Amino acid sequence: MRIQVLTIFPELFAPFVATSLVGRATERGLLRIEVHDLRDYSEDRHRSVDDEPYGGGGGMVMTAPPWIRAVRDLAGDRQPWRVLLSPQGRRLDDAKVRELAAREELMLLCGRYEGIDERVRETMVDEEISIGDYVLSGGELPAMVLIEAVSRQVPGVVGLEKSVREDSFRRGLLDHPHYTRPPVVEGLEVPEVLLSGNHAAIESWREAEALRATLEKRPDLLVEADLTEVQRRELERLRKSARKSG
Ligand code: 4FV
Repeated sequence: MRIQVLTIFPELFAPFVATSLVGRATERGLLRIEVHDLRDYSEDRHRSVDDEPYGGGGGMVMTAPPWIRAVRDLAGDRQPWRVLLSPQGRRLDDAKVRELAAREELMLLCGRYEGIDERVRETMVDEEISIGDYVLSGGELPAMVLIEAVSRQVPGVVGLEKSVREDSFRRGLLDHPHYTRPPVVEGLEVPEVLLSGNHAAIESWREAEALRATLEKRPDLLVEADLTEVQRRELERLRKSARKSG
């Protein structure tokens, strides 16, 4: 997968692109990430990319010409899927991550200041994506969130066993609790079943705990979750015991 990033702070990406999963995937050629400085496409000698907003109101707006030159130049004769990270976008979730991961090439536009001239959105953007309903100072961190989430879906980037867990969200459930050594922490022990070596029992315990966690922390996810008959019955049992224990 090829990902191009446009930003006025390319240095923010250097450690991210060179480290951990994304770094390894890039070394292994599973990912190609290119970070470009938008100021290289500014035409004035101050390399400025912002200007005062028409209509006043304070703050600065990113001017359109550098973006238009940059997107056209970096796309060349290809058609990368051009994503603007912004609070106005559709919220990034597991389904959107999988959809983006199926694409050949992404181009991520990272805004700063109050935002980007609307005509960039109208002419140079295929999709707007938000990572959440809060305002950040730039689109760089949202772009990194998107790159990390999407790259985990690229075949070979995440080891098999882990990818099985990835499916938890695919099934619309939260993950089950995890335990490791030491066996006792602050007087708290490890659930007996996990020490039993009985893999069938461990699997159904994890299923039940994933359901319990989802029921307690994100019941909204259960509306969409595609549950098996066994899970439905388990969920009903959990709901009954939750009602009893009030
Ligand atoms: C954002 C978000 C976000 C808005 C103005 C950058 C900032 C500034 N992007 N999800 N939430 N962007 O807050 O994606 O230009």
